[in-house]
This record gives sequence, structure tokens and C-alpha cells, in this order.
Amino acid sequence: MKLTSSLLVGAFMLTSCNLISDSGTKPADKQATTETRQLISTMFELTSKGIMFGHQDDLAYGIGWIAPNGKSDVFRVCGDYPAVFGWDLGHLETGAACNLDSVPFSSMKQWAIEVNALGGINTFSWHLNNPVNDSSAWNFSTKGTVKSILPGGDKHEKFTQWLDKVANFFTDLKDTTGKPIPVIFRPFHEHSGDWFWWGKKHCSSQEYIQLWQFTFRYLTETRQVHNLLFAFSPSDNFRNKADFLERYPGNEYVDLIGFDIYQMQNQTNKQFAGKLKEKLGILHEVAKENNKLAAITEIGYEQIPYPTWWTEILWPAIKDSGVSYALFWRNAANRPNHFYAPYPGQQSEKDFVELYKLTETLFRSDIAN
Ligand code: BMA
Repeated sequence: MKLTSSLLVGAFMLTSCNLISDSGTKPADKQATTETRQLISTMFELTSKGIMFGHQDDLAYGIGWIAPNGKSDVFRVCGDYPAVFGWDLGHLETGAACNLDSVPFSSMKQWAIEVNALGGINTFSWHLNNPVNDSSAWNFSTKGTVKSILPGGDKHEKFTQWLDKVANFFTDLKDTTGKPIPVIFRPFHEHSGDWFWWGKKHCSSQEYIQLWQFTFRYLTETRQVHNLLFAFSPSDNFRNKADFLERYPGNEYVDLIGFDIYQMQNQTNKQFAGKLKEKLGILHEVAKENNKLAAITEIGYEQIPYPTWWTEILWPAIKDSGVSYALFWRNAANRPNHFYAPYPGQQSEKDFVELYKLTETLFRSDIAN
């Protein structure tokens, strides 16, 4: 498996291609580009090979470095890059040069293009500001915020201008031949929690669904952006399938379903693994019934305080889940102890290499080409 150790050297590792039925492998956007169609098919195919490892802001910064003065903590530990790269568009809507975690959008674009060229997959979340008071995504002090940005609302036009910026960003992501590169877009995430202004307590199900459907149509129809797969991801607080689907906008608007889950410091390994497994069981059922890709759209244990967490706790819980990928959250350069992937010298480093060596964990070199 992991033969290459350089992002610049690609080896085609997959020797067999299990052809899967066409149903459910087509993007929700009926006019999606050929590359976007290929991406969704490839992702489905890869689920029979293993689970892709993903990391947020992997190329932008890590422990003790900020680009260009350093590189990927994941690479530093295992000599390979993640297969999936997470980015966040928060603050793009304001016209700022950098996102909410100080990543320059111009660099983000370049990295996303590079990732695509080298066979990796990009996924974008969007911690967009509160459109009513221009505070952060976590500010829910304004009433009826979601309603105000829907058609007819007094912030609707402002919201469409924000979506224009997102559309421009995605349209700008082009390969060397000028073709738009396919990416995953995961807006309005963790909507089943209450911490974002689009959260459960702050809008009705109908409003959330309208917001999703409007966003989908605005990007794909009004702005003709056709390089997106749409990911729907609540937090981990759903109890059953119906609960998971409570704010689901419908199969015609979604390509991938998942959830965000973190091990809390007061949670034992056993509790976390049990919860993760239980939620993955529900996700698997929903994904199967709706022919959707499934993923763990955010995960991690802050500071990874347990040396063998990767192979003893995480892997047994996820290995048979059928998810396409698990995206680990960021290794913040400017926020002490806010990291979710190991770095050289971190106590779970060796165990992470063991995880890396497993045939069923897929990193960049495993999915190249
Ligand atoms: C959170 C934290 C914040 C960050 C936000 C968006 O979970 O990592 O520091 O600003 O995600 O990336």
C-alpha cells in the first residue's frame, strides 16, 4: 500500500475496479460536470477498498508552523498526505482576504487545485457570519435569521451576494486545462445543534430545508456552478433514522450524508467508541436506503491524550462502517492544545503510523490517479 512518500510522486495503487450500479452514483446536480460525476463514482468505488483519512487545513498550518514555513503534520508523521483535505470558507462572504482561521483564500484555492492534481479530494465547510448583525456563525442572538435570508426576507439580497462570492470561489477552482475541479460543499453543518444561527432552536425544519434548497438552486441554476457535491451533516445528537432525517432537504439536493462527532474530555474511550459505532449504524442504514455516500464529516479527540487511540479506539469503531472518509479537525497553530492529528513528538504518533499502515486506511498515495 503506502509506496510513495512524496506528494509529487503518484502511484496508481488500486488494481481492481468494482463496478457499481449507476443508481445513486449520479450527483444531485443534474448538470454536474463529467469530473464531478467521476468523483462521486470513484468515492463509491473506494468504499470497497477502505476509509479515506481526511484533515482540516492540513497544508495551511500545524503545530509550530504556518505555511509556507512548514508542511502537513500528517505528512511529517507518516510520510504521506491525507486523501481528503478540509477547508472552510467562513469570512469569504465579508470580502476578507483570509478565512476565520487566518487561511488566505488565495492560498486555499491554490492548495485545493494542487490537491486535485495529485489525486486528493477537497471538502469545504462554511462558518458564515450572522447575516443580520455581521457577528460570527456562533452568534444566534438575532431572531428569525434564517427566515430573513430566504426569498422575501429583508436580508435575502445580502445573502445572494454572499452566495455569489461562494459561487465565484468554486468557479475559480480550475485545473491546468481550465476545467472546474470537483469538490464537496458542506454548508449549514451541525444544524441539529443550537450553537450556530442556523441551528435547530433558531429556525423551523421547513426554514432550514428551504435555506438548503435555495442555496442548492442558486448555485447550480442561477449561477451555473456544476462542480459541487453537496454534503448534509448534522451533529451527533440524532437517536434514530427519522431524527437524522428531520431536516433533510431531499435526495435531489444531497450527495453525501454524514455527521460531526468529537470525543469529549469527560468521555471514556469506551463511551465514545460505543456512541460512534451506534451513530455509524444509523448513518449506514440511511445511506443505504437513500443511495448516498456516507462520511464522518468531522471527528477528533482534542490533544489525542491516549497513545493508542487510533488503532484501539477509533479504528475498531469505524472499520466496518462503510463510510467514505473521516475528516479530522484542524491542528491550530495559534490556539494552544487545539489539535486533532498527531505531529512529530506527540504521544499518539507511533500508533497513528500503525493506523496508516493498515490496508483499509486510505491516504493520498492510495487514491492517486
Ligand atoms: C472550531 C474551532 C475554531 C475554528 C472553527 C472553524 O471547531 O476549531 O477555532 O475557528 O472550528 O474552523
